[in-house]
Amino acid sequence: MKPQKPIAAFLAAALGIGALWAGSAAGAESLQDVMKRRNLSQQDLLAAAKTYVPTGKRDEFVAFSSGGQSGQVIVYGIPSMRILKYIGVFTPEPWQGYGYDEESKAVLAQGRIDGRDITWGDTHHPAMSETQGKYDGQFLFINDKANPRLAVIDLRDFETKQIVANPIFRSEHGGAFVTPNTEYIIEAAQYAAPLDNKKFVPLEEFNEKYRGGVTYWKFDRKEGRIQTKDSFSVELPPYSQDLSDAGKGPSDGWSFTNSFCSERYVGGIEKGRPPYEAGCSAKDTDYMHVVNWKKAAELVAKGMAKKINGHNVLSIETAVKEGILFLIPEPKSPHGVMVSPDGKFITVSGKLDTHVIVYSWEKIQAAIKAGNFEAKDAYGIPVLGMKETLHKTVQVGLGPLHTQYDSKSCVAYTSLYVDSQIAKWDYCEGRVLDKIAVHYNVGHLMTMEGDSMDPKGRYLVAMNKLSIDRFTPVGPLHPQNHQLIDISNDKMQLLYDMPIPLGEPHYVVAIDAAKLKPGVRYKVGTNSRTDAPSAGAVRAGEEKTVRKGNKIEVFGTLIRSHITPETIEAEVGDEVTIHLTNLERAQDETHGFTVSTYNVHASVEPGKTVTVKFKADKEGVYPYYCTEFCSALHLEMQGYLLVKPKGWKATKTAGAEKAIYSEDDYKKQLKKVADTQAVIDQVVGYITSVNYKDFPDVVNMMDDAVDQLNKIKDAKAKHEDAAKKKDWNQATLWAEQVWQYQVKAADLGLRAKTYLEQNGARKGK
Ligand code: RUQ
Ligand code: CUA
Repeated sequence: MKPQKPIAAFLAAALGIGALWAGSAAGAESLQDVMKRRNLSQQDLLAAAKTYVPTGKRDEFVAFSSGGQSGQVIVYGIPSMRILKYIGVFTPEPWQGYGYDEESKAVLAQGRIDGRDITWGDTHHPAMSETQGKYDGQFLFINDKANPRLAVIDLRDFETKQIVANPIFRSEHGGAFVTPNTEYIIEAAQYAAPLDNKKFVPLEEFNEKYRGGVTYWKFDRKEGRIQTKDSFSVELPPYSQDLSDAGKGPSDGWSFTNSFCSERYVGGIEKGRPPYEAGCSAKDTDYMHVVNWKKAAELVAKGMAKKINGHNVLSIETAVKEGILFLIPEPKSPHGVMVSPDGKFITVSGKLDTHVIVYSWEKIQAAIKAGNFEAKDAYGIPVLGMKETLHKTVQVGLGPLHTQYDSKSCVAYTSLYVDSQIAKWDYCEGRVLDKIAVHYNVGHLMTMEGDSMDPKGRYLVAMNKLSIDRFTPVGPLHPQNHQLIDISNDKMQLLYDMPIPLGEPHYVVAIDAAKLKPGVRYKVGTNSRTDAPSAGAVRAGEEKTVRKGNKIEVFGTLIRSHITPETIEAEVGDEVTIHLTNLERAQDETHGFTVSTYNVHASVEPGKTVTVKFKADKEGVYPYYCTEFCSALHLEMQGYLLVKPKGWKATKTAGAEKAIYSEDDYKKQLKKVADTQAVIDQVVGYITSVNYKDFPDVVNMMDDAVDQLNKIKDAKAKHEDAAKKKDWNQATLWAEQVWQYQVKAADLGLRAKTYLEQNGARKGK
């Protein structure tokens, strides 16, 4: 620990309170006062200074956490641990309209299995796309253990684009893990089952007919989608495969998958047999599967795979014959398998062992080349000797689960579930360097880009399964606890507890924030789920409603503070489809859309086109409105769906209102319009006096403002025309509409002006 004075001085400076540090008599609390009042130690302050991200500043890393049983992904910043977003993946997510608009329903529908909608997922392992073994910030993949599926999220907009269901597994766990250039995304089975699942097979035939496997999903980076037709699986024995990892560097082209029940135990406590937990941990070792996926892909290309449920599968027999599948004993009921950044070592830890085992890739390869096998398993797969392939065994503590790597060479971190600790250790020399207590029962752990070839060190997050006494109680179901640990020094320092209140997040990946370059708007008229132009898109002024038989299709638009159309008329029983395009270009000008009681919702970000569809099955009156507070007149962003009985005829004519506005009202409106124009002229004067064209965000805001101002001409002609006819109602309201356009333009102009002032715009163009 450094002397206290410099820390105090540093903090005072960091917190921008310089002179206040000595204590202030001016009524404001000093740092010391706060420390005393809140009972904070110097250590607490240091941790706070390491994690606090002042307003307007941003985090260094962005973490993508599995949302566990929520079937979502949680995005948060490191070191602040502030949640930035939830991404709907396997589960409907109303804010994003995910599962409530047609475009996203189509994505969720890809995840149907046996024709069944599955609206939840047990997400475990997110994986970042890689280029040459390094995170590239383009795509995120995540698995669903319960219903074997894999999802693709595009990081240009943080939206789920694709879900693929595994055609031959009933559950999976060893995914998602990517190969170093994201050629494939690996997904290994968990609980063995007959691969085709066409008919019932009794447990008595487990050894013969139940199988595990590992699937290699081919990823087409240009399309940003998994190509199912070029994907394949390698059949594996029913050993209960667990986690996987892809080789890298010298081990590129290979993959590694654990197993935890090579005993092939099938339970049956009801029949007086010992339970699963006993049967599955009877042996001292299980098997790590070593697969040459590059060669496997070549065999598949040569047509050596058989088709099961339309999917390419290389049988165990073929895999053995072609020399692409091997087994290595590994310690009792292992869990994580992690390849070191240089690709030379593979670390495995047995949940019921105190050791981590480091295998040497060089030795594994040598043994394979020499045909040095100690045995064959029951399925004829060659088994390499543990001794022959071992680099080091390191006693790290009780219940080692997962390992991550540091930017410093040879340094690794392993989570100790039973001990509730993180062990820092040297995998080259095989010794423990440091340990720190976590709260409690840590599962995965994660270092910054720590599973890539270029780990960034700095921080570690411990994903604790229990939080017991850490947080204000919220009932029997506790949040989980992600603990942030500083790993930049020799000794680890615990910095922060972050409650995760949404499912059990198993694994997290974190990427250097600078690598993420998401967009802020879509090209106008984009279907964000397919990245293609939407057939429902229209430009301003082209809005229309089309009726064909009992189908009504609305092509509408959204722009502050207006939904076009303002009324939708239907007959009971009609099928109503509403396409909406957000015409805004300004950043963060999202509109939402819902129709009362029809269970539809859309989030329509700038440029996006979204479709909602429903059957207007009950006559009545249904307001629709914008669900995002987008502008001062957001509440007026409304309309009515009128569902009439069949054959209904209007008996009254519209526009027969009495006069409620006078010439005086009209004149007042004109004065308001003139005053506002003066403000607009002033703002525009400022903006055009500086180099605003150098700021794309401002150019977009100006475009939107000009759009608004352009609409004035029409409204102005209307109020002048009405005034000529002394129709003061129409004149006053159309003049008011002119003012509405002005207000929106002025709002944008002022925002642009503030932006320019804060971002160092210069005088001159
Ligand atoms: S899990 S706590 Cu990766 Cu599914 Cu280990
Ligand atoms: Cu658009 Cu509120």
